Amino acid sequence: MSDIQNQLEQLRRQIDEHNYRYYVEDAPSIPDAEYDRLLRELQALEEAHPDLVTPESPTQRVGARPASAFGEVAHEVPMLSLGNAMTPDEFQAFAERVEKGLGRAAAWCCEPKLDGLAVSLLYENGVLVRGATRGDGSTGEDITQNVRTVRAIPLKLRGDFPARLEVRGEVFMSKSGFEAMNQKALETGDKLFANPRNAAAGSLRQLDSRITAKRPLAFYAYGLGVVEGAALPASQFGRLQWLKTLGLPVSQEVQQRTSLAEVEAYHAQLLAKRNDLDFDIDGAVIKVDAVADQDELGFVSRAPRWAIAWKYPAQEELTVLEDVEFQVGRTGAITPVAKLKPVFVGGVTVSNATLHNADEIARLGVKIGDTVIIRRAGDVIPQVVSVVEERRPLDARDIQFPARCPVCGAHVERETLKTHLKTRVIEREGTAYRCSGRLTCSAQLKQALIHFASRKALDIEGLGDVVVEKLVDAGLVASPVDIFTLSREAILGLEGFAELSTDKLRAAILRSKATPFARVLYGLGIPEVGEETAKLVAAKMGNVDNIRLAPLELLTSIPDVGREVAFHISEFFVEANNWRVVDGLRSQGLNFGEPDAKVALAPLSFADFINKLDIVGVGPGAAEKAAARFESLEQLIKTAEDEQDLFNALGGTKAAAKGLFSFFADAANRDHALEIERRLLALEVHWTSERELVEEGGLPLSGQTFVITGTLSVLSRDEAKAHLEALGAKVAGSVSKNTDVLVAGEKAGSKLAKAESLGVAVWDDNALMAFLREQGVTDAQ
Ligand code: D41
Repeated sequence: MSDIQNQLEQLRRQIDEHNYRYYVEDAPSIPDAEYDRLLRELQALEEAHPDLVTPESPTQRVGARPASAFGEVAHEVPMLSLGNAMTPDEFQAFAERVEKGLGRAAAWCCEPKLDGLAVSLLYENGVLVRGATRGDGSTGEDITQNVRTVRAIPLKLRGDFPARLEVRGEVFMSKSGFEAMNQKALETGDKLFANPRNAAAGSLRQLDSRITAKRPLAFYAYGLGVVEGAALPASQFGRLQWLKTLGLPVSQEVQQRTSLAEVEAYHAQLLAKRNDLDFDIDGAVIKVDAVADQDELGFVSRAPRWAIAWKYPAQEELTVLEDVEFQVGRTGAITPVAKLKPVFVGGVTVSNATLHNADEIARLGVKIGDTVIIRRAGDVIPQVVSVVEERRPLDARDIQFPARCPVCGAHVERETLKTHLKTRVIEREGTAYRCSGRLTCSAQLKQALIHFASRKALDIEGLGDVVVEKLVDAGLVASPVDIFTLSREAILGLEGFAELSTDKLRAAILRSKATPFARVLYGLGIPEVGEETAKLVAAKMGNVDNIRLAPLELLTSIPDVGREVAFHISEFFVEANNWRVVDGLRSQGLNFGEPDAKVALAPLSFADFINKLDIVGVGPGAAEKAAARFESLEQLIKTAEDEQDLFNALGGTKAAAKGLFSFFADAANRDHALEIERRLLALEVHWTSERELVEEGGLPLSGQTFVITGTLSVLSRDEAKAHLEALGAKVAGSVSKNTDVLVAGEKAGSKLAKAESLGVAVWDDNALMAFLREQGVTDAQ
């Protein structure tokens, strides 16, 4: 056999194998771009040696074997394929052919090229009767049951539909749907899909349509097949608009353009939008808009002369993993970074990709020397998607996690993951490895300082990564506090600093002392506390002392703060080192909130508190009941000494009594609960029932019952009620012999009459205001 023949054989075998994996197994082992290249290579070779073309060559057919279990569908009108343009020149050549063919300039319909699966949908008398894959263009598979589960596909048409209508379009999976599905698969241990396209294909080719139904599939129409009983609009764009009136989805990105310059602008603008779209596209499809012009141009083999797919750079490519390096992040996490043979992907040359953590390496089964698929979508960090195992070299090496930090040499520990139950924390092994060196590890220190000085935190201009690096390496800064005591000489001594730049940096550092509390808090770099969370925590807690004092149970009352975040906040301030930094910064004049700020959160209800203790058998309902029965935590603890007493007091709920009894039998739990209570009292966010008890007799209106009626002049009735209650009064809705005072405003009616008949004291508006003023209520002026 000749060399050429050998080469042809090998290419064909490779392509057939990939075809099988792609179409039959839905598990491609190479990216589309690589497949396309193989096919083009084969095409070129065959064109140069036409005598060596065989009927079985992959170039001699489109598509591949249908999975046998689906029925076959013959397309009444063939589903054409699309030619590709990879470069502006190739597109230009296409456009020139078109305009030459027509003898004039054309108008264009521009569409995103969805990266999904082409399907045909047949509607008879407005009812969806059949769905089919494109297959090889003349025969596809019957996937009616599956397309019926796609919610974007109407089962019945609306509006003025024709007797028969075949719609063609693309079934795809949104990026958000894909992420959510993979996230779930990760939790349940199910198979992960490499990308939305494979996920859509895998879902649509499910023999069990109940599985398809669970997948977040979508659909956009792009064309027509058979149509009977309708006068169609004369343009592609018009036809798509018409399909919309029938209830069929069409992408919003479809647009008409009247010149080639505009088409080029469309292509560029769509590319710029690519990452913001919630669906993957691999190019734009540019079509001659007027159907009469399309007919005039006709077809070559099975592709129209009037349309082309103008592709974008592939987002997935093949390359070789040459090595793995380990980086240390702000929280000490050791991140493996793939060192790649440089490859052009997603529009840029990539030589690094993240491998996330040890679990990810295990999941991928990747070794050094492997050929891997890299994906880079937009600004996202390039990812290693999968390994092409059949290309593994014999000398491939396992990836070893270092036992010591590559920066500071401290030992590396596997992170412990904490599940935050209400009072307990359950620990298990996590996926990340961390350097145990904390701020003594210069890598972690540098990251912490860079974050501290960054724009959204202290915003110290001129203190970026390069300068931080120099300061740390020179031993001038070992904690954020040191930034504020840097001398002029010290900065001047650094390489690259002159008088002017030194003064500028010092001025920026000085200015940063006025940073609002929320941003200082954010700058501390508490895990899981982003900019927005920091804002909320600062606003609700008022100052850093309140935050430190706040029990977890209170922190979780802040909007957006869950147990996890609350735990990180608590843990951060418990750490003596961190508190020392806070204290140091505070003495440098940084803003840690108003010294006597009050917590701006509603007091916890007693029931809420009991519920948050996470006692077995005590849910929100039982907590409500217990809160209603017991006036105070002390009383509850006291009664809980005897399970029977508790059971009686709760009116016979066994599970709750048992739970409360065993919980409070433990001294640690009693102390914990009392400690929370003590802290809530100190922060003045203690539940009200307890406060009433504590203050009984001490308040001016304790034990008195008020009723308010009529219209008051200065305060609303609700405000008056709040003031009276704050002074210890009970405010009731109706007058009885137990009423002590009726406050009667304008237009007081039957209540006033009743009070007078019962001999109840009546205050008018003025009397109420005078009393409130006397009690020091300020807004009663
Ligand atoms: O979004 C797409 N993937 C898309 C595919 C589109 N917007 N338009 C298309 N138009 C055609 C013609 C011009 C042949 C009616 C297509 C395809 N074809 C197509 N999809 C798969 C093979 C061909």
